[in-house]
Amino acid sequence: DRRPLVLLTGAAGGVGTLMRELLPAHGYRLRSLDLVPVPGEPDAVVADLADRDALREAVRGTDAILHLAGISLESTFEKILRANIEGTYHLYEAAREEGVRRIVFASSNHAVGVTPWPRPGEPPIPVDVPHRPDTFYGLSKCFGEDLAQLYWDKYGIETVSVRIGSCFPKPTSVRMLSVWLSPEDGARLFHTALSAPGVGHTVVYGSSANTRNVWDLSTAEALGYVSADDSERFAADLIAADGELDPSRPEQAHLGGHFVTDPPIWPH
Ligand code: 15L
Repeated sequence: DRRPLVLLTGAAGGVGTLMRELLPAHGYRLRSLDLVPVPGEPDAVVADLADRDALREAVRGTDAILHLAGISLESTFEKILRANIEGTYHLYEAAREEGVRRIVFASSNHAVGVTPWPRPGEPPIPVDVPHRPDTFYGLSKCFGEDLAQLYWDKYGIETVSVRIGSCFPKPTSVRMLSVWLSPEDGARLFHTALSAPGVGHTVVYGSSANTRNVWDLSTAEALGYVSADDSERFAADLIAADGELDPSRPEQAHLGGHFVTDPPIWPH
């Protein structure tokens, strides 16, 4: 079997579940890893990202890693530190030790969530805006992007950091009309990120070619990504229910939406 073998971390999660279904059609064999058993996959690796030995074994012999594991929403700093910050470090160390040369990192729009939502006529948000995390969660994605840069500069391990918008079967808010990444486009984009030559460390935004798109997709397109979806077919219903996006409302004034204005989660 000459298909590339990809370690999929977070395989039981939301995006992981979608990608287990969609990525094989792009020519990959997947090795699933998660903290919990992966439904329907008795051979999946059940391991914590804190378990360095299990990670080394899981990455051994793979051609690339699609790193989706971690906490996907705001949480306490302690939990984010362990799962997302230390966990991502442990994974990169396992890749370095086992000679895996390509990682696709699930970053997030929340790494730059405090970037103002573009007003009509303003240019799309480029990938090189300063990191402006809106949460500890977003901060962990900034860390992951910088870790990826370090491992490229020091060890020649390549990463595409994908600042995913909202990867769900359908957009469920007016904001998501702009940042929706359809699952099929997600698989196209991850396939591109796994296979494009010479990526070094490249940061891309991850969305479909939405009519209401707010960010610059050119770095993804330069790797070969071609979106086939547009959220606009969902627009009428969502706007009828919630109205047009209104950047004068605090929770709609920034890219990260309500993540920017939600109260922080402190340990208790
Ligand atoms: C994310 O990073 C979250 O993982 C996801 O659940 C969504 O909230 C998404 O961002 C979003 O911004 O819509």
